[in-house]
Amino acid sequence: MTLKKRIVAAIYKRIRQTPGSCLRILKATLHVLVKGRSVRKDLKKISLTRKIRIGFYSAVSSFAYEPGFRPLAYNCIRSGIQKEFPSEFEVFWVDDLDSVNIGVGENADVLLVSSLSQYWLDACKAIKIFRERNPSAWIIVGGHHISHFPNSLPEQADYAIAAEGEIVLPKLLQLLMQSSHPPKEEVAVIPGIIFREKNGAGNSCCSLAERIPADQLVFPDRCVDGYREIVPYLLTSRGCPYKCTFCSSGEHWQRVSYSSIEQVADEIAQIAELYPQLETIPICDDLFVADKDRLKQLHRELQNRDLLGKMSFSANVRADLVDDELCELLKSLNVTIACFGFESATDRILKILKPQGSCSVEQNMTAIEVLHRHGLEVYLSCVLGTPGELLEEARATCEVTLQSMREGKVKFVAWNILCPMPGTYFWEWGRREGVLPQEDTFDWSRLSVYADWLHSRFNSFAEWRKARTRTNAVYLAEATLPQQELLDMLEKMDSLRAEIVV
Ligand code: B12
Ligand code: SF4
Repeated sequence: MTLKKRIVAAIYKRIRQTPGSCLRILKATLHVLVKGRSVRKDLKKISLTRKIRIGFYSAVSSFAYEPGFRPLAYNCIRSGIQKEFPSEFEVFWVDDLDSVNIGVGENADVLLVSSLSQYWLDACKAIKIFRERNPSAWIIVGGHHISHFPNSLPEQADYAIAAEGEIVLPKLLQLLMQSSHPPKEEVAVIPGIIFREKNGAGNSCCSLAERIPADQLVFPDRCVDGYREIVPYLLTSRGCPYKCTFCSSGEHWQRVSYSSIEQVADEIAQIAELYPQLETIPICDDLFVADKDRLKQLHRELQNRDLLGKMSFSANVRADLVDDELCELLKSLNVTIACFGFESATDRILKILKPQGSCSVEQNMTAIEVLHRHGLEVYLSCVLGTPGELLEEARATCEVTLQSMREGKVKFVAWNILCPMPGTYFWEWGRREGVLPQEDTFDWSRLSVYADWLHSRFNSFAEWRKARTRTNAVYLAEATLPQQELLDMLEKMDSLRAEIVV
């Protein structure tokens, strides 16, 4: 008896003695030994008897606290699949790693895994667990991290798709419906596909990811199997024309694309119907106000449909675009909350953070005044710990914004410690300066603690501070502004802010 035959015989013996999930693992191992490679489900065969089940898992770490947000990626991808295959697939949400653990994800024929960089280790863990439990399911990865690092496709996953998934994923599913061993040549021509070379020599990524035509963003399927997001949010566009040095939007989306005005109005109508109690819809576009004509069109459309004033909105603006005309437009749309990146109270740091456009402290202050005068609630976000920043500069940012809060012109300010995300100038800077190691040895949880403690799941500044130390959170300004000094200053500022925030 050859060695291979002996192993196969031994495994068969074990299978007869073993119940439950171990049985599946042993069976799969056997397949590998007999056929020389792992065997994935035959989706075509499955579709003859029932719907193909696709689980969607969005990786998250225990440090994250998302107050009711669920990624819109799920709704968009679900819609993309349904558009191409109205009846073949059933797409469901896999709640968290625990539900993967207890086997909810186990029922999936295909598991989709979405991950941002800060949760990449959590994503890899989930993929490993899922593969152990369900050796024959297909695992397809997507989202920011894998789009930026196509070479990091975990060995347990089958494919990944870079950038937007709605139109590319159905193309891959189409192929998997035709064959459970799709030929490499056919896989390789799918735009943005990431797959492993057979010899294990790394991954290949078809050069250009396919982008959705600029005016054809899909209508996200928000009403899913009775499940609804706790806080639904709206995106009327993707991408941003600017390139701030701490932001990865430009790199991820490559261009700005818009949903049609009719679609935006449809989405608002749908949210209003699904969430009758909801007062304010957060519009999470990177830059909602980039195109004033579009805002005017949206106003007309909402008016025609009698939707104006039914609910209010919050939206992101940019200080250099704020003027009376814009505020009037926002008010006419019933935008009641305007958020913008104040970033810093010194022009020197502002120039580093926002090299494009004409952002100055004066413009920031004027924007606060104008927005406030028009009765909009102002929310600010600041960046502290920019390389080269001095303690006095960081303190000035906190003091100036606190003062605006005291004067009642600003409702809230978030002081975020700069965290270099892949795809940003500062990620590259950190690599060049040797502050950040190579991505294959990088501990991604170092990016996972929220940049401002109030948004984190920690109950106090002190707990958040400890978590930063425990995770060795990335910090880039040590040379000019030691992190401990910044945190000491922030702790004091935080108690002053707490006195104003009720
Ligand atoms: C809404 C939002 C939030 C919400 C909710 C986040 C959530 N649960 O998704 C809140 C306010 C909680 C939040 C917080 C933070 N956020 Co945020 N957020 C966003 C925002 C504005 C929109 C996200 C979104 O829905 N996009 C629309 C969907 C459709 O796009 P998508 O998720 O990329 O999915 C598409 C593709 O990536 C792909 N895809 C995604 N998954 C999959 C899976 C498969 C299998 C496939 C095939 C394809 C695929 O297809 C999708 C459809 O085209 C983005 C900026 C942006 N415009 O994208 C930032 C963004 C995601 N956030 C970011 C950051 C840094 C944060 C914070 C860390 C900030 C902080 N202060 O600490 C926290 C941490 C959040 C967390 N816990 O994850 C960064 C992430 C950078 C990175 N490279 O990882 C972004 C990109 C902002 C930026 N420009 O830098 N955020
Ligand atoms: S920070 Fe805002 S304005 Fe700057 S690139 Fe990102 S989304 Fe655009």
